[in-house]
Amino acid sequence: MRLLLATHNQGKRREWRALLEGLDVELLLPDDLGLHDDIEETGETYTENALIKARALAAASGLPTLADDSGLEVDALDGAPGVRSARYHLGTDEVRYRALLRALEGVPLERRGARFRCIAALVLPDDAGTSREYITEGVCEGVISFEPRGEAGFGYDPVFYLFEHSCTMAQLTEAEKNRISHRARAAQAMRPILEREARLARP
Ligand code: ITT
Repeated sequence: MRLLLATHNQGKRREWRALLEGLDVELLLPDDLGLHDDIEETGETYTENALIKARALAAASGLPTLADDSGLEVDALDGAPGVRSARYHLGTDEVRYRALLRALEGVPLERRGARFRCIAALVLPDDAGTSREYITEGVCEGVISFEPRGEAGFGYDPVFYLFEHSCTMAQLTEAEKNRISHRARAAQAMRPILEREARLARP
């Protein structure tokens, strides 16, 4: 089955490619089809935004399309930046995680709890112009560190500390991150759905 991955985020693209390994799917990117992947995320929730992205590219391509909307929820900030994580601050990933560290200046470790959340949306269009949709979710708990550490991953990974691993998400190898991350958990829940759809799509 051909599957379009509706994200312009290079980190997500890399991770999804690894997370879907072993499935009978040929993963395509919007650029492969000459499609634009910069879709305005006007939803109020991760689910709405994941569906906005997947539906837009499924409609444009006619292909089964997978998107994810993710965010970092920080307890001391009442769950912010959350669904607005990508827009928390203009600029690079580093600008954003440094802004987060500044917002948490003076906040002690016991109040730095946080979690990454990923909502994955799969949209399967059919010839009649309708579509079937599936949503899965993954969460990964940690705390916001006092300083950035590590070079791997992307986004807020350098400031997301995992007690079980005694390091930040950016200090894990990609394979390790793909075993425990929010995206890995959403992907694991999506795998049986994709397996079934790929079977159904076989000639
Ligand atoms: P697409 O919408 O094109 O998929 P995006 O980067 O805009 O890409 P989101 O709207 O889901 O993605 O925004 C998520 C934000 O959270 C963004 O700032 C990411 O850098 C960050 N983020 C998402 N997953 C992450 C991860 O696994 N590790 C660290 N940061 C992550």
